[in-house]
Amino acid sequence: MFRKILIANRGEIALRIIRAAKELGVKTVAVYSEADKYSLHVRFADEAICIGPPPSKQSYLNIPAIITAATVTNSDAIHPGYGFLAENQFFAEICNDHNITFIGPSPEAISRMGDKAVAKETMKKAGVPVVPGSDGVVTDLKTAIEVAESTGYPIMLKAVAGGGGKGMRMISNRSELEKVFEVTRSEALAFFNNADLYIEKLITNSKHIEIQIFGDHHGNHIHLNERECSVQRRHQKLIEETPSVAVSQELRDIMGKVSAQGAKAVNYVGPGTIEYLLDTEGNFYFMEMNTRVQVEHPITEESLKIDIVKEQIKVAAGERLTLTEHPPKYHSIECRINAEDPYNDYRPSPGKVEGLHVPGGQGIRVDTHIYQGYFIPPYYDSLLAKLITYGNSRQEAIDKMKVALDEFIIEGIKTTIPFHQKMMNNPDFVNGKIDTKYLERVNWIDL
Ligand code: MV4
Repeated sequence: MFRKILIANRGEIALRIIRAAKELGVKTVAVYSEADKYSLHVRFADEAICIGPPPSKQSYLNIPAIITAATVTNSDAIHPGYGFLAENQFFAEICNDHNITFIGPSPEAISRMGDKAVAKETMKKAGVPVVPGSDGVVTDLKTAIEVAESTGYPIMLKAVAGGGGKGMRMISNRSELEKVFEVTRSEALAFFNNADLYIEKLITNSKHIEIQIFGDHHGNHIHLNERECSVQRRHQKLIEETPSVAVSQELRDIMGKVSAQGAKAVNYVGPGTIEYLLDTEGNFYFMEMNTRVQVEHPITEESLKIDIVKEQIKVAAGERLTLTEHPPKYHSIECRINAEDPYNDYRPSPGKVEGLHVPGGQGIRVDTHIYQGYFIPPYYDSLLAKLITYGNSRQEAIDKMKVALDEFIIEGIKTTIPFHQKMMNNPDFVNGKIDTKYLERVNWIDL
């Protein structure tokens, strides 16, 4: 096992990782920006090092500063959390070059899944269903038109270096394709330093279903069921749950099996997520793979009563996977409480937490880094807390969520709590009738 882990992150996930490390008897090092001096990850880690000014580029994305912090503290591993450097193949490589274990998959696996065309080809070869479209990248308009004619409009034009909804365009016909092909290439070059595009048929009325996978250094690859994340806005997830109302045990077995095969195909080590679109006929299509522990990992933990982050650290240290495949034991739901004003287009609402009461009770879990008097800085993402419930049925998890949301008092800033209260009482949500475009069609205030 490691002696000391540096956590290259902040907020609730830094606390989550510190807890797991402490339980394993591993020392912890926090890094923090000048804006995070009074953060709990600084207080709860055994050591803390300031790595730069508030902007992420100069602190949580500052590779030389983080590597130096790991070196001077004699850390033998770095946990990147999610976001920031978590899916940066160069960071993973630099860690390894300094004899520091990067707690995550190999740089090769990160890089293959980072190129969305390579990822798709890799998954297709491994037996994972993919969306019909181009074989790899399309570099000229003439080929793009040929592919689109044979696939059939509407299509999606996607940047190979995009992902998470960035760098993609829906195209309805040939003249539109002629108009935007080169523009999309230029934008991809400007945003991602890579102009390459690929084409897919547009899949409509679909749900976002992702499979949690886990691999180790000994060739074991398993799946830990699905999460449904269809309640999203501008590609930001707001509510996640497991199991999904749309996934039967038969479908779960199939999606899980091909996902574990996909993980094996890249010798994947640690927890990862394979994201799919599931259409109304029960067809599922690979979208992308996330090579990190995800924000919504706690619902899988509560559904199966496991600890994904502890297992991640143990597996990174070379231990064999101890988790096993099992159908969901409990239904679990997560509501993301953000410092945003849902009444004003979800405008960020940084500032001081003047008053705070955190809900509790049986079946309630709150992962948060805030406390009364804490100042939410404007520089980072707006996630304040993850409110997670679990029960013996979906309805029980919803009922617990309603009670917990009513008990959750956060004063001084605006939060997404009113949105979640509305959704927990919304017949469309309660009946599972939500697809990824739901929040684009409705105004939540009117629900
Ligand atoms: C699609 C699609 C429809 N057809 N690809 C958005 C995020 C990225 N992971 C893939 N995305 C999509 N790709 C085809 N061929 C619709 C989306 C999409 C979406 C996917 C998952 C969750 C929310 C979404 C919201 C809008 C679009």
